[in-house]
Amino acid sequence: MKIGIVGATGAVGQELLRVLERRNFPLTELRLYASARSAGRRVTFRGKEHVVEALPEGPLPVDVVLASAGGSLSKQYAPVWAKQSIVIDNSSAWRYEDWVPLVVPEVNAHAVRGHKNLIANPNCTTAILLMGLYPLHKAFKAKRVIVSTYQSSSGAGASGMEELLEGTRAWLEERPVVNRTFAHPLPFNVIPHIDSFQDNGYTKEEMKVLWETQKIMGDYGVKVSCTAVRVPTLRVHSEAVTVEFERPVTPEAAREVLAQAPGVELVDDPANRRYPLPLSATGKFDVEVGRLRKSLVFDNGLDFFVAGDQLLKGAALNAVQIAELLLEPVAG
Ligand code: A2P
Ligand code: 11C
Repeated sequence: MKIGIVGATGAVGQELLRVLERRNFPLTELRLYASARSAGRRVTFRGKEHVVEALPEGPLPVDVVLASAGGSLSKQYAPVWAKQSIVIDNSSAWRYEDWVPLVVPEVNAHAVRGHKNLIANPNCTTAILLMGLYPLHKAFKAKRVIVSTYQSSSGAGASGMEELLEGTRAWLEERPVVNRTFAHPLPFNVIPHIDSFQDNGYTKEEMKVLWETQKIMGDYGVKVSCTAVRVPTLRVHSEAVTVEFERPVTPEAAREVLAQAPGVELVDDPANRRYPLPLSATGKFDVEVGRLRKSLVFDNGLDFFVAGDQLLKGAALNAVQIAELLLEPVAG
């Protein structure tokens, strides 16, 4: 399989390279694309140097395009690339089209079948939520879900991480803290504003969690309300989740389900200070799930906490897992 990465110099693009290496993905050729600013940059992959190319107009000479260079670029070019390649798009440009599969392989790998050369990767917040929520939904049927997120600076790309690091240095040196990527300075702050506000008062990031959870779980009856908050961490999105289920549930039964769930690491031993954390989830393929307890609000309710590396399960890892599904004859 010949692979092309569009946005190869970005936060997700760089992780795509590492994930392809870590999973020993059977590719025969790798092409790296970014903006003209990055043309000629050298990147090492499997011990060999690759040169970044300026993204050309028109189709790309690869079997699979892994695109992570923003929504407007994907909106314009994904249909062009899809004439010749299968496109796995990390942006939100195509996710909500009925004909485009939106896939988290642990949840709806089957949705890849019958694709029309364009497959969407979900928003990182949704992918990480579903790793904990979906196994419990299968066992106990979720009715209502309330999520509060703690999203890292890298959710906004490489510039988000730089802004946090530079802003922290500036703060400590008592220089002015500049914010361009975020709505307010992020160091020593939390910002309840990710993406644009919608007419209903929710942000687009919050609405994506509802739209994508319903589409991926294939259940348009489940209700989801989200408050999305940016926090001053570098990587990993964490989420506090409350779920009301249709069927009776206990924390013990939920732990048994999660202990068997693929892609989940149950980290739930509060007596020994073991629970999901951004620093322990950084760089991990599995999403940490813990702090499971019976809800004090809902009869068949649970509260829990998840932490997942959103550059991995929320983006690069999920995209590579989708490419792996394409290697299976029935899906390809
Ligand atoms: P470049 O580094 O040359 O700007 P991030 O999400 O971390 O901000 O990364 C965005 C990625 O998308 C980068 O690799 C960036 O390349 C790439 N990119 C941005 N605009 C374009 C464009 N017009 N054509 C091709 N790649 C682009
Ligand atoms: C963030 N979740 O943390 C966003 C980034 O729809 O793919 C990913 C946006 C998306 O800022």
